Amino acid sequence: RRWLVGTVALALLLAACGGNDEGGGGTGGGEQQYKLTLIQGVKGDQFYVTMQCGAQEAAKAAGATLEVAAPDEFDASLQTPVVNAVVAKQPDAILVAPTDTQAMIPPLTQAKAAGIKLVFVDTTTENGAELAESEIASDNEEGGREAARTLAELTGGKGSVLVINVKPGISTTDARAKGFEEEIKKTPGLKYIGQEYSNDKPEIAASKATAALAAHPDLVGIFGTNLFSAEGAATGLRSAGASKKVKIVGFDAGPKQVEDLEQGIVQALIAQKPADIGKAGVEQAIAALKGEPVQKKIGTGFVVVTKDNMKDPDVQPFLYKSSC
Ligand code: T6T
Repeated sequence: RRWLVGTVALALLLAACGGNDEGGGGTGGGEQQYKLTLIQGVKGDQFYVTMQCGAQEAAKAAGATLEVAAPDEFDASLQTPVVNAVVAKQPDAILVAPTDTQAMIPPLTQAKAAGIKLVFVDTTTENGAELAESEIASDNEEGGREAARTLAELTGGKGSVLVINVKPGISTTDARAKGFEEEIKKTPGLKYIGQEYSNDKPEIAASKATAALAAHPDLVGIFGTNLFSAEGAATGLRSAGASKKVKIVGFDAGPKQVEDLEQGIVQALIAQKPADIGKAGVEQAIAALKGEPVQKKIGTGFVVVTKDNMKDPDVQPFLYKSSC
């Protein structure tokens, strides 16, 4: 009898712990174990790593499995075969960050036609509302406006300002640049000199920053619209010895960006909440699979990180991770 009690307790414990390294857990009451795949925008970007951590935790809590796939570059021509390969494995749902608002429509339309539920995390397509059960993202336009207000303050509102963006056709970074441009024009002393594109490569962002310095002696500020654009802008200013003269506000909060902030090369980071995006993505996918109500659009917030607040316990959790 004591043996029986011990066995039941052990069985309950095992059921509660779940236990599968992919993020899947025990399904306890015989509930269906859903197979989910997260397709990131690009490999090796701590924004997506942090999103994956949030998604993995949520998948484990729901007793679902989560696989992760990503292209080597942030490019629709490389993400398309990744989507096709995932579709061939027939997961129940795909969480995906489409790398282009147009070019990713055909492969994602095929995924949906194959009966796979889609949830868009971070980026979206032009017809996102049709394709996806739910679209989850930061308020990117407002983030761009916040970057403009911060840069206006940091520069004292006088001189030329540049945007280093990724490439045209990305829903998130296009919205950030739009919000920034609208807001920066409200400061009459600031001259908006337009956008340069980094193609998501820090080395290109660095050379665009140094070229802008040479071409515009009155350059006082740069807005880097994502992690690699902001990282590269900081590298460029550092190598040109211009980091006192030119202020940088960057989107995202990767480890190198945080280091640049600490060293005073970058003055502010607009940190998104990628872990929350990943978690909500899993929750919405599972709701859709169960036939429960979904939220068509979910907005996640952002936090402005500066050298002054970066060590605060309520800010620290928003700095991005390199591993879970
Ligand atoms: O800024 C994020 C993401 O929100 C954007 O869509 C693409 O770039 C990042 O992944 C950062 O590199």
